[in-house]
Amino acid sequence: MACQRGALIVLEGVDRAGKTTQCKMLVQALQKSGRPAEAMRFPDRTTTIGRLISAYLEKKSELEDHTVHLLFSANRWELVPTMKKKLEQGITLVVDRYAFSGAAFTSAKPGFSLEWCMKPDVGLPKPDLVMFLQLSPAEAALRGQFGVERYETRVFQNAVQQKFELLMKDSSVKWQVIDASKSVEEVHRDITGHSLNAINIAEDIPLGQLWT
Ligand code: Z5A
Repeated sequence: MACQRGALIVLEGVDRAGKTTQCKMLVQALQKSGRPAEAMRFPDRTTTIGRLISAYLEKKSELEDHTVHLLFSANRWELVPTMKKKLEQGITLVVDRYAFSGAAFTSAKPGFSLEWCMKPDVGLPKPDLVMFLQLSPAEAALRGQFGVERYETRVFQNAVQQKFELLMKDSSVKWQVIDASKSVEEVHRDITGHSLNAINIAEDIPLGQLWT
């Protein structure tokens, strides 16, 4: 019998919402319960394209806005063969940021439509579940100062949040809003519940294509 595929689970959210913390905890919990799972994150700064993006985010280099948008997308596309292979092997992928961050961050810049920003990522593997970790700016502020990387300002993050809200209106994607203001353990419980459900459903359906 062919092995059942793994689920593609994405965590999105504003700065300091706890995405990285929760991705790690979810992968560990799934592995502990005997379900093969691996973490991924975008941008993946380890590839040649990822290193260009990393230098840009760290403000060590300048890139034209359309160019960096396409590099973020290319960074996802270059990982697609690996992602598909792992999913086919029955491994669930827990992904820290994906195409939704791509569209939300660039479209928050002046002169960019959300529609244009989504185009390069059309056809990527479609997540079985996207959890949006919701956190108010006031609550995020309690988790420390903004970092030093590009985009880490209150005004820009507010604009990004509005773009995420538009993206979440698209019912072709399975969104789940998670209250990220709860304790780490409570958020983990919520995320695990939704993920187990998505894993069970994904086993019996083919992997979809995003925004097609
Ligand atoms: N970007 C883009 O423009 N285009 C794209 O296509 C993609 C990304 C994919 C990448 O940043 C930047 O690239 C990002 C979007 C843009 N720019 N911004 N902003 P990154 O992925 O390298 O880093 P990040 O995603 O910005 O990390 P983050 O948002 O700052 O953090 P987080 O992962 O959401 O949170 P965390 O590291 O798990 O936790 C933050 C702190 O809060 C930490 O001290 C935790 O201990 C604490 N924490 C976590 N959970 C809790 C709870 N529940 N209660 C209290 N404290 C908590």
